[in-house]
Amino acid sequence: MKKLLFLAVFFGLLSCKNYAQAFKKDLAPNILLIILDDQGYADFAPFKNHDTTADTPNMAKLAATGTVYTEAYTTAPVCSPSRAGMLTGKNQIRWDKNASWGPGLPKNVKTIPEYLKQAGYATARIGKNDLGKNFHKYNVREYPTKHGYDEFLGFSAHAHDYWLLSQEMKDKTPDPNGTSAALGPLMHNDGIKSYSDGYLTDILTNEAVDYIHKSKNKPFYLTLAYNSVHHLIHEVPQKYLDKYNVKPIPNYNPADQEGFEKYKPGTYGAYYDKYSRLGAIQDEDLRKYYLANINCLDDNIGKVLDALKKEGIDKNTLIIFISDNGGTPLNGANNSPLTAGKYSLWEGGIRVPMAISWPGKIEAGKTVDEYVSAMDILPTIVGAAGVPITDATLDGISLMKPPVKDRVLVWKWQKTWAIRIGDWKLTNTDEDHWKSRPSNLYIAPIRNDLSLKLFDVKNDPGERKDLSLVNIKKVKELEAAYQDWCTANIGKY
Ligand SMILES: [Ca+2]
Repeated sequence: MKKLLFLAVFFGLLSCKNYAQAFKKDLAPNILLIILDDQGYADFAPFKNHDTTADTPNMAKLAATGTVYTEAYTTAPVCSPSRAGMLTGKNQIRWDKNASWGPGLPKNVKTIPEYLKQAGYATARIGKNDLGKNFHKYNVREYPTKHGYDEFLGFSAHAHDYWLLSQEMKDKTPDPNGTSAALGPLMHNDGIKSYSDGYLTDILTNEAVDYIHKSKNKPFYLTLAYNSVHHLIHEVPQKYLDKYNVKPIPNYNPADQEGFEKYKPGTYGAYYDKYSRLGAIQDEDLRKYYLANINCLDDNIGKVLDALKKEGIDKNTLIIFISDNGGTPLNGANNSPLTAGKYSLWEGGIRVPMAISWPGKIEAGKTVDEYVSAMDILPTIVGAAGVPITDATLDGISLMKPPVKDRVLVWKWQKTWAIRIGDWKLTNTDEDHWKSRPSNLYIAPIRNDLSLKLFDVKNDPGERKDLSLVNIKKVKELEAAYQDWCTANIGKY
């Protein structure tokens, strides 16, 4: 009798649970946007012919539950403008005509979390913000809680130390904000959160897991923007350094009084700059630090996926995974088979790993080879939340729709520009945007000047064969299309 009672209670609970899950299915989905920093195109396990030295099984697991995009473009080859494009669904050169390092965020441009607030979402950003302006200020449009996020924990600078996260350390440092790379406590809503120990990738993960736990009963939108695998690439927990057989490099210490070029002895700027160029770390070790860093990151992504599963909300969560720009020629990333990397409009700078998972809504195990944009994330997410978009100057197109044939994508970065229509890409990009020679994994471009180059990037993704002299008609057509786009759209947002 007792056994029967037990079984009745057990199946009763089970059906309650099933009912709850069925009910949740009809709710608006939770949305998780995972942004990586400077990941190499080849260092993404879901891609065929990826570099197998990069151990990223959780990225593979995530991608297997959804669709992978082999030709996903960001709107810029560096962090801040790329993030502005992603956050707004618009090409940021609409308001930043000089295509600068810091486009900022105009008041009248609506962001993903601002749309989602209309549908009652809880919104949070954890990790890197970086819209390139007002790095260390709170009461500005660029600060996450001033553009739609209920909560923010992280930093607005372009980089942050992975280990040095305490107020005590900040107080001892003559230039805690470095050259915009920061150390010390994280910004947290209107205040700070200081950590006397811990590793930034782990901390961001733990905070994200706590957020998922506390928000599981309401639709939430979480942007989890890791600073991994950005410089300082060598800052990785010992266990991973051991796995890749590479020695630890001592952390910055103001008492060391080491200078570097224009930086005064004992400054964080001197330490940061020294280790974000090549030379201080040799090529073979550089790749090992990168592999250790990305492997640690992948383990952390696994913890976030586990948390969604544990809370029973994995089936009702839309996850988008993307890197903010290509691998840098200086952090040990592998962009193969793409030419060049971060800081340039070669494919290696703007074509990035991307995957989307939304069980039952987005096809699992599929690969899309048509080109798409990081600007498409906004209409995808906002559409999933059921919020209408009536903005005529939005550039993004929902990924729930079939890719548009011959779509016009343009890029402007400093003195360089590019346009893609169909299989063709025209660009004047050069490659002189970093401070030292690139790593040995770097694929150098066929030319390093501002001349026009035409590529059939569908069949020649590595941009090895310039067709500008054989297809002059196409050069003219694309050049005119680029000018037309700029005339029609720059200044309109
Ligand atoms: Ca970046």
